[in-house]
Formats: sequence, C-alpha cells, structure tokens
Amino acid sequence: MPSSVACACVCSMVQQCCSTSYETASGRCILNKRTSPETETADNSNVMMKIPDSISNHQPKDCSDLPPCTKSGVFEIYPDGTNKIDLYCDMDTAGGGWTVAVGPMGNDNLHILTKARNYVMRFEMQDFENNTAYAEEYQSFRVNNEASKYTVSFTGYMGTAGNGFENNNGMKFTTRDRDNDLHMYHCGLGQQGAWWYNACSQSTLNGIYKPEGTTGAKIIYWKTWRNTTLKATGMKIRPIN
Ligand SMILES: [Ca+2]
Repeated sequence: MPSSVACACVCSMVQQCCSTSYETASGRCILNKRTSPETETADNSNVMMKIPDSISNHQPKDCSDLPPCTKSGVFEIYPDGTNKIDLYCDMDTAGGGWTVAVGPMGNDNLHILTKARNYVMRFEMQDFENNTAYAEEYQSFRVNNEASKYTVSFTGYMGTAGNGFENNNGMKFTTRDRDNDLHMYHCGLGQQGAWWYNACSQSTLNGIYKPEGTTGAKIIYWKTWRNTTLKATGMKIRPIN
C-alpha cells in the first residue's frame, strides 16, 4: 500500500456501512468482499476518503478490532501484535466481534489474548434437532500460560444452556495424553477429549463426533442442556468494553 493512501468508507446509513482496501494494480480503493454492500457504488468520490496510515496499518489483535460492519469470515489476526494467524471472525452473533477459538486458535493464543484484555467466553451448541443454546462465562475469562498447564479462570454465567462449565473454573487443561485433572483416573482418556476437566466435567466440546442419540462418556456434551451427543459446537471470545 502506498504510504500516503489508505481507504475507508463514509457510512451515511447503517445499511451503507462498509470497509475497503487499496488495490495496488488498479490504484483504487475497492470495497472489501466481506463487507456490506458487496458491490461498489457508482460514485466513488462520495464513498472513499483518505484516512491516516496509522489506521490502515492497524493489525487487529482480535476480531473486535475489525472495522464496523465487517462481515463474518477468515481474517489475518495478530494476537501478540507480531505473529499473524488466520482466524474466523463471527461478526453476526450477539453484536459480532467474536474471535472463534478453534483450529489454529490454540491455548497459547487464548493465553496471549486473555492476559491483555478482559474477555467473555461464549460456548455455543446445537443438537441433532437443530435446537441451539449458549453459555457465556462472564468477566475475566482467562487461560493461563503453558507452565500452569493452561489453567482457566472466570467469573459469572449467563445463557440458555445452563452453567455446564461451572466446575471447570480453576482447572488445568487435560488432553488424551496428559492427565492434569483431579480424577483418580484420566478424564481425557476415559472421555477421549481435551478439556479443562475437573473430575471430570459437566461439559466437553472437544470430544469425538458421534451419531445422533449417542450417550455415555465419549461424546461431545453439555450436560446441563443435553445428555446426548451434540451435533455442532462453538467457542468464541470477545473483550468486554
Ligand atoms: Ca486424573
């Protein structure tokens, strides 16, 4: 991007909200394909304006740093301000700005983010009849560092799924090959999951995907909502304020 040129939209109406990027080949500002409206308006001069480089060079630390009205999609995020990873941003659910904590978003990145800001974690789930529910662990959701075995902490709860994460507060992260839980046996092995097990848990969203109606331990579950295995789940974080 040329040092003197950057792009932004003037949003005269909510429906006209958009964001842009500078296309070097054409030398023009173009509307971001993930934003709304999806087509460029006829009169560019009324839509585009120059903004300071400090904004154009901005590297979002999480999805809440993206411009207003950005559509959901995969974006380049810099959790530690330096290293870039591609993460999915949910810009639709409950006001948007959610950084989806799956795939490349491991516990190290959750630690980097949650030590810097005060986050809400939102757990989402769907059963095989396509009913949905959520649980938000409010205020100061934090994943500690690797040395602490990624101990999780948080306060508060609200949601429709019940507080299935309640007894995970203060727990270390257990995987199938690392028993950090409080059970005399190994929750991660017995349940074939990776979670902040206590002894063991009312919830685990990283279990093995099983057919509709499956019960037992080795499933994806949130037992304050459903006893059977879940069809789809999500984990996403967003800063408070
Ligand atoms: Ca154990």
